[in-house]
Amino acid sequence: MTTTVQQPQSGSDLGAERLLHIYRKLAAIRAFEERVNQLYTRALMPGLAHLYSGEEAIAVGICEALTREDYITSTHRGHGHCLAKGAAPNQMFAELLGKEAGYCRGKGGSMHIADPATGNLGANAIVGGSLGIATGAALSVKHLGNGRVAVSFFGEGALGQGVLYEVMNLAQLWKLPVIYVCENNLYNEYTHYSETTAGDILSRATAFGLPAESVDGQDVLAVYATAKRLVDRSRRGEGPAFLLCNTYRYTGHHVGDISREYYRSKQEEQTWKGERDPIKNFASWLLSQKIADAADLEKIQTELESEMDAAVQFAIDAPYPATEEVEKHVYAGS
Ligand SMILES: Cc1ncc(C[n+]2csc(CCOP(=O)(O)OP(=O)(O)O)c2C)c(N)n1
Repeated sequence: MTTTVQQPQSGSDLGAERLLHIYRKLAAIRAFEERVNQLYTRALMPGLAHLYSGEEAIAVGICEALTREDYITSTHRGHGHCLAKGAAPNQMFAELLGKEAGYCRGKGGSMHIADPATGNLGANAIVGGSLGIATGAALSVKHLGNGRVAVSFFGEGALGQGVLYEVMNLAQLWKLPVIYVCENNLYNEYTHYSETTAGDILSRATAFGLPAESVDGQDVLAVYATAKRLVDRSRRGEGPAFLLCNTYRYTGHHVGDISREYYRSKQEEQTWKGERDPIKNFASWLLSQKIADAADLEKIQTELESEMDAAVQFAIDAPYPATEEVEKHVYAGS
């Protein structure tokens, strides 16, 4: 099988250190997600998780164009967004295992990780649920004049949610600094998006006057370059934008979705993994440009493996919240 290595020229102005940092981020998300799957299959994790493997270049490319203070909102498939924005793996694993050391003191789990310290306003289990939150954050930015930008990540399934059209309308009228990032991984759960989405996706944004672009979501430098342009424009006060990232999720809709042939073929999965892998292709490009050699990349991988193993162990060893905590830090309660 041939490997497609088409990284854009735009990477060349980033410098070796930054490019290797980007590689490390991509590989960290993959290593994190592999361990989430292991925790699930070993029955150590309560509930389910939706893995981001295959889509890493989007979270990393976008978050590299943001500052730590900029905001993001995320989805049910949110681990990659959190890590790319700077969340700590040990606190994330602790959250997944329901431990007190987790980002939500173990009360949120995989789909409710928020990390205000890194501008992460939270994942959201409701499809499209975080679109309004990002837009509200952008409105606060405008009032406070603090120069931040908000990014809302969402899957193409959220294109069917009316809130998207309400917020794009207001964001354009009020020139809010918000970028709507649609991650089209082809499937809304078990249904191909072509069965749920009429017409052209970008036209839905241009109808409101937003600049709308699409990018190869498997190419981290292309995502970064496009995001940087749109983010800089928003930061200058020129208003919102829409970015469609074309991608693929390697595993099931969630960790329990292991028999997938009734909705997509093994061949399709193999083609994406073999030819379009964002990490392998970026590694090949780094090698071809002599930015790194194989030993450099292996060293990064080895460091990540032990970092992630230590983070998992931290979470396994961490205590559960005390029983008296059950009604604390939640909205519902007596
Ligand atoms: C409002 C709402 N409707 C239905 C669901 C059930 N649900 C969870 S994920 C999902 C599909 C999401 O597809 P997409 O937005 O493309 O994201 P992906 O899973 O592909 O990343 C659905 C329908 C939900 N969580 N929220």
